[in-house]
Amino acid sequence: MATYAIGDIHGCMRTLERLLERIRFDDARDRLWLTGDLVNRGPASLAVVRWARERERSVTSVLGNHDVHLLACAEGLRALRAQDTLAEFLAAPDRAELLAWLRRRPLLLAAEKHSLVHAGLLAEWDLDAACAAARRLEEALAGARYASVLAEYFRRDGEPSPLRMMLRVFIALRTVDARGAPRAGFTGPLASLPPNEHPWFSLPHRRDPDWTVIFGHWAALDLYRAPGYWGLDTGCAWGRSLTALDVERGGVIQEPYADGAGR
Ligand SMILES: [Mn+2]
Repeated sequence: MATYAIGDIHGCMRTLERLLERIRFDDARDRLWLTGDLVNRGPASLAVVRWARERERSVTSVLGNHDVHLLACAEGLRALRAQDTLAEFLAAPDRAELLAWLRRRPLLLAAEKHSLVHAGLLAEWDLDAACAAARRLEEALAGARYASVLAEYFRRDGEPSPLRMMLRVFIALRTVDARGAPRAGFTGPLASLPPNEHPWFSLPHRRDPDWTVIFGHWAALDLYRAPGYWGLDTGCAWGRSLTALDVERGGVIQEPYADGAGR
């Protein structure tokens, strides 16, 4: 039995299939942890979500910002953007079941000395605090009032509510200020960080030093490895590659983008 973590798939089903062949993934025996953003940018979001949902016993995905964007589009709370590739998903006959499954994905998985999250964690959180924040948000997104939760997250006016700020940390965080407060907007590589902005993982964290955080979301970081951290978004959505981490052995396996020109 092996456990693999795979970075942001973004609808790149063919690349995913090739990567799974390469690691000889066997869903009767192995486990997969996905860093979220199953959908958008690539051509086959529908196939990726169907595939993950059919393998719930072996595949765990955390929720990413593109997954949440899809949920909001489906609720009529956001409009599709020109670069979105979600139309096929939204027209699918099984969209209701798939969306209901998607909004019940966890924001944080904590297992076997690893935390799996799409974007980031606050430095002030120990594991218990991070889990408590994640569970509160997961309950809100799984509950009957989830559409109003999404509406609140995407609201542009007013003071940001605690829910909005917490959800942003899990699904969209990249940088923080020197005191650890989240910043927004920067998506570039580490070499072009603005002054006074720091990667969320570079501050001293209250994280248990024996635990490793696995995350995605920051494609410009590419494969990122530092003590206690693995960043696995290697830009499949941008035609680069999809990365699997063999969690127990620490080996990295990469598959070049194979989903065609129409991304
Ligand atoms: Mn993302």
